[in-house]
Amino acid sequence: MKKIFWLKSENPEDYIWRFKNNPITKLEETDYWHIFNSAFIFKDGIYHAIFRVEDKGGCPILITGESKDGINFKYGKPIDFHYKDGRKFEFLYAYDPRFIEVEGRYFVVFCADVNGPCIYIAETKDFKNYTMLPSGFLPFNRNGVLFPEKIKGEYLMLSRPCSFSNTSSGDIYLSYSKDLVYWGNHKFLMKHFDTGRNFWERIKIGAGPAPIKTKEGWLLIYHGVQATCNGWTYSFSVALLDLKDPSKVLYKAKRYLLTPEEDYERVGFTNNVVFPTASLVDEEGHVTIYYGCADTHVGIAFTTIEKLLKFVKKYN
Ligand code: BMA
Repeated sequence: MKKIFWLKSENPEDYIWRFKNNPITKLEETDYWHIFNSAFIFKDGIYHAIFRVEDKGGCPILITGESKDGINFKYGKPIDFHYKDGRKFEFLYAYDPRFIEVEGRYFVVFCADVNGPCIYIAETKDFKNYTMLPSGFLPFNRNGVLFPEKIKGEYLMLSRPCSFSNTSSGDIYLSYSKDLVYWGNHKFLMKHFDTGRNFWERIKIGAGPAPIKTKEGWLLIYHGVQATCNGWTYSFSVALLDLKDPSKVLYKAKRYLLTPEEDYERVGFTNNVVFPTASLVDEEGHVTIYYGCADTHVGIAFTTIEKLLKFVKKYN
């Protein structure tokens, strides 16, 4: 049975609870400035990661990582992305990767700035070498996440079209492709601040980890941004999309599920940020969420499919 690192809550009423030893990143063992919004996947007893790190010049790059327990990671080398024909993928900086297994193939979707930020896909067989797929999207676009299954023969990608710099508004779209190269049939999926009362997502929203398949639909964990006098606050929550037609939003929580409350989430390079980028799920419905903390570290929070479903319905 596929067992992931997951711990029970002390309070049975909790919808989500943090790992007591957060944050899990060990910046002091590296020569990096920050390690945060990163990709994680569990395969054959090994946790593979792609860490978003920033060197001490402040440039975001992606490095590999590996762990046996899902908490203590060895940091690897910067990833050298190449196309099939050997050409190097040239970019200014790369960030916010998400791992997705789609029917036995392993992809990372990430944001890179080539001529403005945009989403890119690379495939790996060994979690060390990454082959770029042709660019499927035009700048400017961020927070790209693939569905872990094809639906009616097509791949599905969530994304958040945006402007060049720090986008002051944004919504989640859904795009379709038969070959992971040509994307189209773009659909507007989820609007930020749609009720006029959910101020926690007043500015914008963006997809988090790959959607989680449940009997009742696809659980989509997503981040939302609120403006305050002290800058933006990033929280996250959950929506439920129709199983057969994910362009239909069945439920969307009106409140955040997790918001910055702990010191390591409130204080860092960018204060008040929790940014979910990975969720591992086991056969018992346990969910382990990896999230960026204040653009400085990675933290872990636990929940279950049952609790996420309960939450999204109760606060819809
Ligand atoms: C977003 C992205 C994230 C970052 C967040 C908060 O625009 O750049 O990587 O965590 O801002 O600074």
